[in-house]
Amino acid sequence: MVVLSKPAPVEQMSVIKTHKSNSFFNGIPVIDLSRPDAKAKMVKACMELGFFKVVNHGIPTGLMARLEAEAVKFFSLSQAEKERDSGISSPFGYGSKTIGRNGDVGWIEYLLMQTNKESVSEISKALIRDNPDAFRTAVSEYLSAMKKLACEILEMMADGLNIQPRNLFSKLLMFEESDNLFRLNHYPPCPLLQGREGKLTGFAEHTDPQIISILRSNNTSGLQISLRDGSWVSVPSDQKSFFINVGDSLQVLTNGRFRSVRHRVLANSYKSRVSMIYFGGPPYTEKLAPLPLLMGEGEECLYKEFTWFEYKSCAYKTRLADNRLVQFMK
Ligand code: GA4
Repeated sequence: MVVLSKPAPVEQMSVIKTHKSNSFFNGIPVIDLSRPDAKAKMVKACMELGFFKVVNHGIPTGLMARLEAEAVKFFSLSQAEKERDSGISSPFGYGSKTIGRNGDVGWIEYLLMQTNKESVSEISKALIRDNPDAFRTAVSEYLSAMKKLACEILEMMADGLNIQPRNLFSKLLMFEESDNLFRLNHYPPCPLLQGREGKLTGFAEHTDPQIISILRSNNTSGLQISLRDGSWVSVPSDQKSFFINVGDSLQVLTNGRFRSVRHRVLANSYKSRVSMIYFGGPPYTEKLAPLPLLMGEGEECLYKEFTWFEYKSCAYKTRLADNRLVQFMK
């Protein structure tokens, strides 16, 4: 079990909100990628929830387990070792409790990185003293698999929406300059809450700015999504499957047909949660706007055109819970 090496100061905990935990939701759409109805079910899930789980994805469980073991090894290091000056500039590298630049805090520690080979190599060398190569290869192989999976899913979405070419969305992740990110999160158990009803916020509610996010976690629950009526439901964990989030950019490209899902993570009082999330984003210079070929006759265009750079710059001025898309609405 991984625990934070230093006990957290009580004053820091008091600003991390506690929640009552909700019961598990059994309505998460499960998309079996090998089935002929997968595309239609996926589109329905993106429209209704902006969230679904994929099974029969073809990614070996060993790949996930190897990366999880590397992550656990890293998070088990002393706080001083994790926090030593790595020369990696914000927002990338190791972070603890603080998320973003505008005062968000959570019961979490994490590693955030860009997915290109150079960045993965740089972060491995800077932060992992004991066998950086094992960490680097585990991350790189996992990331190659995630990029492939993300593109396959985005192509199935295009097919399901009946639009061509089928790489219309997926090509945005494929450029050398695509802004794909990766995040390893560790939510330590919180001993002070054991035996009590509340749960600490691990990662406060937010939507992901990117096109698509692929999440895999160990068997500790904590992820919650918000339904259309604003209620929060807990997602049962499943370490062999992947959970897909529609991001803000895909909501824009589809002119609101797909819904960018609001989600959050509550920390567990007893068990560590380790998650790994791949975020598929376009190059900074890419212009994003509702796709004309998707729009029906007379359909109102809901969003202004903007570059991914403009969106990201705005995002980093906001708090996690803010609605970032309102600034780009027509
Ligand atoms: C949410 C999705 C990704 O984790 C992330 C986050 C980013 C960060 O942690 O640096 C942000 C957050 C995320 C959205 C609003 C801004 C930026 C923290 C924050 C307050 C890496 C991303 O791309 O956007």
